[in-house]
Amino acid sequence: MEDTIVAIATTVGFSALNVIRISGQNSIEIVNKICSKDLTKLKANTINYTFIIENDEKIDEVLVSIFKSPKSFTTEDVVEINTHGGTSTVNKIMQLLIKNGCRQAEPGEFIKRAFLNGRIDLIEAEAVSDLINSKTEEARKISMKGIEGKISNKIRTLREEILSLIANIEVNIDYPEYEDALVITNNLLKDKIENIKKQFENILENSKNNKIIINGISAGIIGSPNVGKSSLLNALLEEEKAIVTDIEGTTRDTVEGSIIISGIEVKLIDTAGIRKTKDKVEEIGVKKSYQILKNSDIILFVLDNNRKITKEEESLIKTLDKEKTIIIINKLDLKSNIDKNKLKDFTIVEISLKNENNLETLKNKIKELFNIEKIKNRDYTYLCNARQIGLIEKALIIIKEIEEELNLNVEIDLIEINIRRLWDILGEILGESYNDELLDEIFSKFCLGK
Ligand SMILES: Nc1nc2c(ncn2[C@@H]2O[C@H](COP(=O)(O)OP(=O)(O)OP(=O)(O)O)[C@@H](O)[C@H]2O)c(=O)[nH]1
Ligand SMILES: [Mg+2]
Repeated sequence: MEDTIVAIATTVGFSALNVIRISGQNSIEIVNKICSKDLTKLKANTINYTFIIENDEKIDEVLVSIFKSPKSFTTEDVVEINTHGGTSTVNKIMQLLIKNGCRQAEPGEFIKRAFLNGRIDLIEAEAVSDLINSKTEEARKISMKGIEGKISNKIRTLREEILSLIANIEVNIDYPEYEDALVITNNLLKDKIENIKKQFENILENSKNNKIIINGISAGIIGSPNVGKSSLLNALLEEEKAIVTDIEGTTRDTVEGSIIISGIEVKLIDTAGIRKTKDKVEEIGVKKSYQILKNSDIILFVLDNNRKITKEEESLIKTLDKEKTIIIINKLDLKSNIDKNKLKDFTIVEISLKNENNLETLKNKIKELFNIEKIKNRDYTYLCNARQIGLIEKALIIIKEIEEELNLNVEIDLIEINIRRLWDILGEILGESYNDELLDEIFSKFCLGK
């Protein structure tokens, strides 16, 4: 990390100000070459009024903030220049900085340096990314807990507990004569592992909920042609987003839109009506419908109240997961021909999108299905992304192996190998062990200047 990097940290366009950020051992020296004031004599943590100059020409009137190593975001010398807005000024200053020795930063390179220099751990770094992307108040709260280090502390505490267990086992093995150390018997280890398992399970459950808060829920609107799927999307979005006609097969490609239910983003996906078709375009649409059916968190399966349930619908309904499906019987204004016996045990909402909207009932059912109220009123201090959750799931598999070993009375020094793996996994979550590919994957998702 010898080189000094530069990036624009704000969105360039029609705005009052822009911020250019520079980090690296030569940052003060480089900016000094293009400033009217001598920056090398200035104290750390100061904001300084000056001009950017090229030869004798004043390029912009700016404020320059100076942060000196190690007390900066990246732990290196950092300079931030507040320039006037607009594309031409900021581009000109960027050109001057690059000409004088800066390198254009890659996306996320500032925060990657903060991580590599030990200023933040991986949970904190990922929380910054989540904060930038957060769309709801709840998502913001979770990200802030991550940035403050509260989530890392929780993981560290559990990791220390596991480490002290490992240390205790080691003492038992290496110094069997040492009387002050607690002797870890099979039964004692069972209790300890049970306690550790509970903590992992608690982290997993709450972290999954956090993920929902951060990423939202996807809801696929599925059904035969003409049942009113697009009408439902439009009604929920309160916008004529999808085309509605009485022609079967109107929707070909998916149409998406989001609503917020009790602070959770629900991403609605309207799909092509499922039927056998010879039309090539429609057929591709129907294939996509099946994909959405497979991948959505919730299925809003729409039926036409006026029609009997077809054989095709019946066999499709049989494949649906009752835990994540809401059957919507639409067109309640028309005569009912539907046999509800075929829908036993499903959550059903009856609506008419033509006359009156029973949409509040539908929204309440979505809330119930996902326990959204419970998710909302809770402690936000948990993990939230797929990488972290995947590692916790892996830990629970290892715990299961440990339990089996304990039941088989395997020697404790052999079981210790798996206990060490638990300790390693928590380290991986914190970023204490990593590989370059993982870091590239995580940090490339950041915007430039972060
Ligand atoms: N009577 C009545 N008609 C409705 C109702 N909801 C939708 N419709 C009509 O049903 C027809 C089909 O509606 P769409 O929303 O396009 O149906 P779809 O399921 O998206 O159809 P495809 O895109 O072809 O799969 C339109 O003429 C709507 O006006 C309702 O509650 N009652
Ligand atoms: Mg449609």
